[in-house]
Amino acid sequence: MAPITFYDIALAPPAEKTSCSPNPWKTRYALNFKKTPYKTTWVPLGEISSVRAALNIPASRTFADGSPYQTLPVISDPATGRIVGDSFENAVYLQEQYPSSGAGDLFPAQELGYEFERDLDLHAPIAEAKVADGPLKAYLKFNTNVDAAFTAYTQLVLEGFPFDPDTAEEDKAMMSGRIGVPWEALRISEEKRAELFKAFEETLGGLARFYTRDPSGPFLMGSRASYADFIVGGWLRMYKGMLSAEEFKTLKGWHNGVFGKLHEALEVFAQMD
Ligand SMILES: N[C@@H](CCC(=O)N[C@@H](CS)C(=O)NCC(=O)O)C(=O)O
Repeated sequence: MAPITFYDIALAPPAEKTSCSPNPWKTRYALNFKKTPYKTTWVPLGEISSVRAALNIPASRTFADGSPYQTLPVISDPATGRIVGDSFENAVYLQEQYPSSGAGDLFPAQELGYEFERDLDLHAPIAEAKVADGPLKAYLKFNTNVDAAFTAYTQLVLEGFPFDPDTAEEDKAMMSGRIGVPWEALRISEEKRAELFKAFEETLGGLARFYTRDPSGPFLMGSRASYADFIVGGWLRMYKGMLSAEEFKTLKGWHNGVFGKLHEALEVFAQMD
């Protein structure tokens, strides 16, 4: 059977080593969990729009002004001809199309009432997938809340963003142009960084408490991984790739090491094709 094509974002070469985009990681974890054969197509940041436009699927995100925001991941499955371009919808597709493959159900019913304690900044939400009521709805809400908690601290990752050196200047201009602030002006002082890092630890306390409901861990459902763990794990991958090694080590140790244990346990679903 021809493999699924999985479109992931290529950062500094070698892309397999520096891959740390959270939403593509959610899909990679899901693909590996399902053991569905796939092949990665690495797409440079500056080519996402053209690659996605050629696939003829709607954007899965919108900028604050309402214009389409072209993103990855996308999966294209030759077995069905389906092309799906949103991390959440990719996981739903894999579950519906390959219900018993690999490790089984990506969306087992579970309580997922974690809520990010601040108002969700929903003017340009990352997750816009639509699903019917039922277990999937709880997973989608969890995705929205986890996305909000982790995106609140993305100022911490700008310094260590692993741009491809060949395109770094254009990539920075593209990213900072979207918010109308020059890249250099996005730099934060050491003091501000330390403050933010501390606040990040506190913010993750709510999610960490949620993780300790099954103290045996490392997953929300104890030894059974589910898509909820891949949502959190995708964001941990981003911080691993963009914080300093020292900072990520510290993060792994926060709140009795729940995130470190989770990150390490997810290694079995992290293989590259
Ligand atoms: N709703 C989408 C959001 C995907 C998304 O935001 N992807 C980011 C990477 S994590 C992206 O492609 N960014 C490209 C850019 O900012 O130019 C999903 O869940 O797949």
